[in-house]
Amino acid sequence: MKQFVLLAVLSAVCFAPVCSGKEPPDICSRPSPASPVLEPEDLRSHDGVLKVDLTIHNQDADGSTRYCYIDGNGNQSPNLRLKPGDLLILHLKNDLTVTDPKQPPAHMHGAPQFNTKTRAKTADPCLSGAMTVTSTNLHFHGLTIPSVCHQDDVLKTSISPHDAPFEYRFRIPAGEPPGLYWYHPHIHGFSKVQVLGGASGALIIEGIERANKEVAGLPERVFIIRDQNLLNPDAPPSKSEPVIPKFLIDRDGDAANNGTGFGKPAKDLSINYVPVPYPDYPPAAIKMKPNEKQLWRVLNASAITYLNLAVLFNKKPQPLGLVAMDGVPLNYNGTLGDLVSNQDHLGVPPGARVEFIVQGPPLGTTGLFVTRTVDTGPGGENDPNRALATIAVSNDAPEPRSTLAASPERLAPPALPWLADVAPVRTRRLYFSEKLTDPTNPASATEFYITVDGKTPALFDPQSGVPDIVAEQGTVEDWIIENRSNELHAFHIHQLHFLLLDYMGRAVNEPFLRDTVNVPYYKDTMLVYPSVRLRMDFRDPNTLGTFVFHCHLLEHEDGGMMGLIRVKPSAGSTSRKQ
Ligand SMILES: [Cu+2]
Repeated sequence: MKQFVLLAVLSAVCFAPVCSGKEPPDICSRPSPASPVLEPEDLRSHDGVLKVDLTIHNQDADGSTRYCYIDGNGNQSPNLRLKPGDLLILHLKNDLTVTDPKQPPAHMHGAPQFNTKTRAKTADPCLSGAMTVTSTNLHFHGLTIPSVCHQDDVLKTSISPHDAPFEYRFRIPAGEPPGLYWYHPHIHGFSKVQVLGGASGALIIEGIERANKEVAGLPERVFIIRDQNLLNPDAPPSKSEPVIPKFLIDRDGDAANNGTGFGKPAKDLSINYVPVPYPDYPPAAIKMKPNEKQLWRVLNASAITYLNLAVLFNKKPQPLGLVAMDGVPLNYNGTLGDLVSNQDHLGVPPGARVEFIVQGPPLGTTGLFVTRTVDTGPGGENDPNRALATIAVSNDAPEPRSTLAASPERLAPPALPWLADVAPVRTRRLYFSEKLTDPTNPASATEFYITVDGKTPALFDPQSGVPDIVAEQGTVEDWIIENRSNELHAFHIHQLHFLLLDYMGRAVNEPFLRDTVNVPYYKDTMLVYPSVRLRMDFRDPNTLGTFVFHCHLLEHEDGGMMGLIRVKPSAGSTSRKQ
């Protein structure tokens, strides 16, 4: 018996390859470059309920650590498909291990989860708040659900590898706009490593064809673009690229923006886990029937990489028929009919989503799905031009797994008055900024801040519990978000969508809502800081309690660029107390 226990312990410990000398099991397996782009498995709700068991795993491979979610049938990072009003019951088991012995095992905030002598569990995952390299949790990005434990709390909820499967259980709000949302871990200080490793998946609120009949009956595909550490970090640029000035490596070890559109990228990209590695970017393979129209639902699940998507036929950009952003149909405010907004490129910051109609190339032409370069600013990462996938057409190409209903019932208009027509109770100004830990040493680490104007910049403190902003349930507010740094940031807030009113001081008054928005970078030739003006919506009964807003470049979020908001019940209301 003793020997059995010893063996069991050894096999668990030696999952890390450092001590076994053997190859670790290929749990988070990944396709080879240039493979076909397979769709994630669809898990659909039945009779109003979707029950899912997910386990988060990690493994060392290709010089970095992969992360993935595996469901009860062995599918990796499946699509969760629910209708408004459906119940999601998701059990998350944590199987994370310390794969890199150099990694600090416990850069720990919060209460210790174990008695170090007896190993007895001491913490309730709902109250733990422990943020370590092997702890995890889930955020359901974009959903207007409560920020409470077992739903969408990321401040205290922390699941450790010794915990029993942890239950997430919530109902999709009846009025949640239909579109593409997603799930990913949100442990402060460790979000980047898990998401960069591949821990993310799509969550689809069904019914986009009910909002816009132009997509009714179309085959649909989900493409998740992730970033990852370079597979070939030491390779010289491809010979087909123009000669560029020498790129720099920033303090985080990533290639800094060189302003040319070429050169070594900060990160490699993958499409549905098919890597498209530097330096030659061998494209993954998408198959379509000639001239076929499809709805492409694209999530930028990158930890730090901006996308600027285009589809080229013979090097010419094709119209992308945009119908939704951040899970919200473009015609959401009811004024635009069945709007399809044709664009020849689509900028997508980390965390954001775009849904657009693509028409396949004619027989004899091969299309190319690419991301163009993004100027992330002198302090930003290098996001060069690169291919993602070829679009090869043939008459016998397989149909995508899922097709939208052909004759859907029209979606009811939003229950609340359009956000642009509601007077804000106040205007607040917040700003992104950065500072060197040691201002005299340019090689020292960067501190990242988001600050309410007038307060002293401070790194996010998960222990503080003191909100930076207190708002009132039932109200709306205008927030001006400035960027006082020389690189891009992407503003995101949990538990609500917002309306983009102004971009760089220019009124845009978009007819739809977002949950993530790029904020342009500051140059010292500018007279004012670049900014966006957002109308924040605190009217939904679920938008209550304490939650976070932050930059969705996860290196920045982990580095402190996050703040706390408390939405308190409206005076005289009888809604639940937080
Ligand atoms: Cu940022």
